[in-house]
Amino acid sequence: MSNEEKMRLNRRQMLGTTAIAAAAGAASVSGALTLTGGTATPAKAQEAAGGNTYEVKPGELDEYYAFFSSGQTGEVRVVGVPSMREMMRIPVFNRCSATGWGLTNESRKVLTEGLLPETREFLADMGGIYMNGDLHHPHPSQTDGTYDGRYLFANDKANTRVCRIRLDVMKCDKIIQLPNQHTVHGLRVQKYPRTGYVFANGEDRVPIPNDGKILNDHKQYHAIFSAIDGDTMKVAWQIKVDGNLDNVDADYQGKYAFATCYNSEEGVNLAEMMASEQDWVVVFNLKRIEEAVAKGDFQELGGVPVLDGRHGSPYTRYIPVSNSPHGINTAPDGIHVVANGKLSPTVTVFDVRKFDDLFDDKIEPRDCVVAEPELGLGPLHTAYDGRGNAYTTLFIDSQVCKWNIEDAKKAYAGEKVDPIRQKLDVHYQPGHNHSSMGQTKEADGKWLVSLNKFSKDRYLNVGPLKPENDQLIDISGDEMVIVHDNPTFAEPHDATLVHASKINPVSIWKRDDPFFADAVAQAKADGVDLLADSTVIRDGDKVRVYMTSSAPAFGLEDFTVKQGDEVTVYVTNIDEVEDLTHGFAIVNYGINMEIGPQATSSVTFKASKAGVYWYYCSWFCHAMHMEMKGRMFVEPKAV
Ligand code: K7E
Ligand code: CUA
Repeated sequence: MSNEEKMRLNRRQMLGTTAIAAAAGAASVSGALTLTGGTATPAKAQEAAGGNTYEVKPGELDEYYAFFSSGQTGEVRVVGVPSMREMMRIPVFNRCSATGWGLTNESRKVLTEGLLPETREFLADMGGIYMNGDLHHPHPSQTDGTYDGRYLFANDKANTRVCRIRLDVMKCDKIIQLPNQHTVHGLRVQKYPRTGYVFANGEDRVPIPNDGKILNDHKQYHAIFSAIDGDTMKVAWQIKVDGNLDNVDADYQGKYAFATCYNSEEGVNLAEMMASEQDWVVVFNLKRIEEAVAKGDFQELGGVPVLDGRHGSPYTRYIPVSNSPHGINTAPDGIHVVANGKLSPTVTVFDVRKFDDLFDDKIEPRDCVVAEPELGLGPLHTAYDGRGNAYTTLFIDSQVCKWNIEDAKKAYAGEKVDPIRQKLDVHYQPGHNHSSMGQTKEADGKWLVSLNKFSKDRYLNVGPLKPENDQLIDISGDEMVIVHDNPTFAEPHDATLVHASKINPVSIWKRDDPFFADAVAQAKADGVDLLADSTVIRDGDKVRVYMTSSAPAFGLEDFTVKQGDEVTVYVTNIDEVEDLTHGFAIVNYGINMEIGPQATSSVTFKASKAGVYWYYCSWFCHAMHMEMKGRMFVEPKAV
């Protein structure tokens, strides 16, 4: 046994995991440590909790879908709760070797059609698409304050994009890049009457337009808040704000959106950004903004209406809160909104019903605050159980703090009440947390997932790069109990837990699906029946190869093209069997794609290398899957 191993073992044996949690926290500052909770064994966990069953036996189905983001991986992951089994990955801002996302014509259309003109130009030398993305906040569409199963929206912090995923097929169908804005961080959706708007926070401040005329003069930078129409995926309006914007949420009346600001100083380095003791929450008055857009009270910049929402604007109000708030979360009661302090040990609770008076200047901004409990170090995000309790992650303390909203209000009003119900150690350094249905009016208080940024010693060592650790917590009883650890690759920031009854995906594509409508139109123009014909159409030096795929054979055993041709291969999966996906890969040509049952996928490439190239089915589909292949002959150019 190496010394390092011995040391680690000793630490575990001597301290136990709870104490390690304390030692690991940004450390010694962890004063409020409680020693209950975190070390419960599964058997004890079952007892302590409210009888929630977290074991999902083989063949049984989960009760919830969880949509996890993946941060710098750029995809969305679909996980079952409570089993925490990862069921699917939806590529979005990344490239995917398995499905051909980023390679197929269908996905490249989604990845390119919403790019800004200057980006298109910039990417021309890089294959035309971004190779990275940073997906933080996945949020499903809502109707009347609960999930409606239509779409899921998410942001790309790295390249200022917003995506939409169709929940019927679990594929991304739209991506837009926002003009004027620099990075999208916070993203949430309008809850009432429906989505409606997708709200996207501009985090970094830049000159508008950002064309190089202004560089270091940061007094002339601006941050932008965007509202995107979730139906058309076009920017409905933008509004300029003071400070920057971090996270966002909306109310249940459809009247307001609100965002945290961690850099009201408008600084450009750490010291400047943290200089002031107070930052703020900006409240946006949706009705007034819509009226202004209708009346023309805006500047058109980058092709979209931009309003002025800086101090003194009728469209916004700025409510001071302690230094650098991060998450902002509306409670399922439709009344309370919590802004999480981050650098302050407090969270600030607003009553949204007071915002009407705030905008009519009948009250002062701080009059909207109804509680401000001190919870511990590094409050980042808050989730709810629908029974009046809130669950706030404490990043520095490595804990989840359960507290009661009514008691926090009483304490704020001067009564001697402690709103804190329990502090639970999590492992380690939690960012977001999310409760089952907790961001809807139907919060059911069963499960909480804590998305921890560090896993340290919770898993076998996999080298210097460690997984994150998502912990499942039973919140159905009086005590929170950790029941499961789940390692994840980089880096779920946020997740949404949706009851399975809200999501109804199909198993087989419909032939009139817009996802491959271009292929259908091209086939029609070529007189090809995609479901029946396998044929090669030559059109100058463009060649279109159509073939069906039906286990275990492609419609063409071979096809011939000429060196230098631009070849498009359309593969249509004519199998009508659930879970019968084919693939199409061409050896040494860097090509692979997925073709779901009844779908058409296409890929375009230059046949620049002469010779014999086998193509094969890459998704195991049949006992004769290995034999599902054919040859592409590339005739050499005459010399
Ligand atoms: Cu990681 Cu929501 Cu981008 Cu907080 S954010 S932790
Ligand atoms: Cu078709 Cu494997």
